[in-house]
Amino acid sequence: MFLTYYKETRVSIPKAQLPELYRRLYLCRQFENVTIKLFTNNELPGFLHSQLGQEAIPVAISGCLGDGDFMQPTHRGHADMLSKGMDPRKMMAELYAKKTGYNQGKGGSMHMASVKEGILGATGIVGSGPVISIGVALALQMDKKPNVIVSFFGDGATNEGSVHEAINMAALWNLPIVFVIQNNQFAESTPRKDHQKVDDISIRAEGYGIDGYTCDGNDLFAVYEVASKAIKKARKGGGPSLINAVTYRILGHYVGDPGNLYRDKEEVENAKKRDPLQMFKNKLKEMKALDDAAFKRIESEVDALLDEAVTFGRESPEPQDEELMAYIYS
Ligand SMILES: Cc1ncc(C[n+]2csc(CCOP(=O)(O)OP(=O)(O)O)c2C)c(N)n1
Ligand SMILES: [Mg+2]
Repeated sequence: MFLTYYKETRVSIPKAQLPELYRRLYLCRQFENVTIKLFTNNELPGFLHSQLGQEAIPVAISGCLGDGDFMQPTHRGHADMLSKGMDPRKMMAELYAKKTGYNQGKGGSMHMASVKEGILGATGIVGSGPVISIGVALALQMDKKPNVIVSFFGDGATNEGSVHEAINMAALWNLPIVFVIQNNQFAESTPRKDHQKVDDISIRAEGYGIDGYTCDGNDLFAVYEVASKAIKKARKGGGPSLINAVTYRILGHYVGDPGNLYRDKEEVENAKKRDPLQMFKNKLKEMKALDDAAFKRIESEVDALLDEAVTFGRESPEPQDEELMAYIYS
């Protein structure tokens, strides 16, 4: 067992994957920008928690996953779902609470699910995701499948008893799971230094008897590097790892929270300078992996797809009264 602190970025992503990862990253970012606008204009019902600024974490991890693998999003999970391949049209319709949405408009932002893409359901109960995930991991192990689940949770959730119990069980049973903290430095309005004493949450891995990693969650290459190691290990029956992906919550806790009463403006402005989309784009330019025309083509295709998604969501039919109890099991 060892702890590894990745401070440097090494390039390990296969070159052929880079355009698709950029497409996913740009899609996640623009999906957030578009939905924030719609929500602010009172077009979307319910509640939105934006993942803006955290997108490099799920996108990098999606590059290490394939069909048959699973991801467990939290209440802040649009980018998790999109990077795992969920269709932005059906996601948008779900946010509009329409019949054509992934869950017939009954799930909304916080409880969206799609079995086909390996998203068994986002959850609004902080710390519940890892408990659901170890059940999935146990099923994969019992069925002798070569697949894994990546279970996301926040820095705040790392203080929940359920998270400790889930990681302990997964370690004991050597389950094919990777636990990933999207460490955005806040739990609602509480800064991390006011909710936990440890500086580096990955040191807790030692207490569970598993590998722990800390990486720069805004650097897609750095996340890919540690995630590919941890996922490979879990796939081969080597058991779980804990990844602390350090990032920053650029916006308030939910869309509508100005986020300015519990932190300095300067801190937010500094964090914005480390934008994961811009950082990845700069790196790709430096590597000459994509030229300006290729970036432009990807971006305009995604913009057109999102325009189509908004029209689809807006114009889709509402669920009917008689469908109210359909798919309700308890
Ligand atoms: C069990 C439980 N306790 C409290 C809440 C209220 N709540 C919603 S989000 C949140 C903060 C979670 O922080 P973190 O885990 O860091 O995730 P983030 O919101 O930063 O993505 C809290 C306390 C909840 N939904 N569930
Ligand atoms: Mg947090």
